[in-house]
Amino acid sequence: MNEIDHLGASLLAEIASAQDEAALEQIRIAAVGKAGSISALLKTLGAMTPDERKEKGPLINGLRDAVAAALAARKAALGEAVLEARLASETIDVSLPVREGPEARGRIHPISQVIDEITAIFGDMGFAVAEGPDVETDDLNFTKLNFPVGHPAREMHDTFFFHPDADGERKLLRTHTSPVQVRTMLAQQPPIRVICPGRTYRMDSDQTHTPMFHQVEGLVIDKAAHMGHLKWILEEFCKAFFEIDTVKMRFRPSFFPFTEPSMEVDIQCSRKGGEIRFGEGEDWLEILGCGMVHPNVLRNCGLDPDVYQGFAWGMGIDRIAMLKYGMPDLRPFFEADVRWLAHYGFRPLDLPTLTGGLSS
Ligand code: 2U9
Repeated sequence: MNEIDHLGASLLAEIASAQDEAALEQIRIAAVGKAGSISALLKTLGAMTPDERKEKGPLINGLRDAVAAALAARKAALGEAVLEARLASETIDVSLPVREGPEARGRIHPISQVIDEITAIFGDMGFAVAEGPDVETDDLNFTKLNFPVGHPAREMHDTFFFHPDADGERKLLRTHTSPVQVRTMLAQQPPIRVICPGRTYRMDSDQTHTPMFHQVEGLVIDKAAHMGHLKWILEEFCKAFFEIDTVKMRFRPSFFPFTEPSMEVDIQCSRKGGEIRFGEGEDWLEILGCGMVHPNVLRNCGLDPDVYQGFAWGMGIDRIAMLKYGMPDLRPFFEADVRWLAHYGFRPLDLPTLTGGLSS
């Protein structure tokens, strides 16, 4: 056997018995590295006569190519063997429950959950959700809503006013979400069916009031929207929200500048053993206010009250969240205490839907 064949046989044997990629790399360096055995042979070509080079050249180059091919094939085979071994040793039991990581401790705040529940219920009835800014103008928060200038109702709202700006305009923190409905009426033609959930602000703070709280208001404007529709919508909402089959509701006359007639609404409940239950019992609990939109408000928003009419309602989200989920105190809603949130919060994937269950 000549020198080239001998070197080839020994390199191929080494490659075949290499047990890992590191061993293969060693062989490669020893063969075709700077000081490798094949590299040394290639260097001898320069000093050969043309006839010698004609004979040895193809042999040495053939050796280099054969060794490169053997290295690649062995590398692929070793990789495959490693994968096979891993697949054989590792198994996954897909029936095991998911192991929860620290991210699973995150909770959805009850207010967010209740807003999602309300949105699911009214969304199912064909309502869109409208939003607006927390900082509002006096005009949109009061004047367009038929609060006469200087009228005590403006003070009744305990408004947070900003200092007047360069033009003398005094902005405020909205005292209700009603300016969002005003913006909606100014921006689009009836029929209108919107709900407006969001933050509202009044200078009031005690066990049942916080300076920032949440409201959801609804508005329907059409040519023939009437109180029968309003009653049906509110009854369907209460049944779905409190997850009860029947509910009795009581509409009492009231006053708001933006509706005429105006009503406060109570729902039937029982208060046995300090626990409040809806859809049963002989007691009543006030949960919202409503009415037919005042003709002045329609006019102020660019609608002809001889053509269009509609109704609106408003309720406190924090209050109905407390009632539904049995929370005794309003203040922890805004204290950001993770222990409270761990107890009363909702898991991120417990999305409220009418078909999947609102609070299950
Ligand atoms: C427009 C026209 C009419 C919204 C309404 C109420 C009655 C109401 C209170 C309930 C408890 C506020 O959360 S609360 O403090 N709201 O009683 N809100 S009717 O009426 C509107 C709104 C916008 C353009």
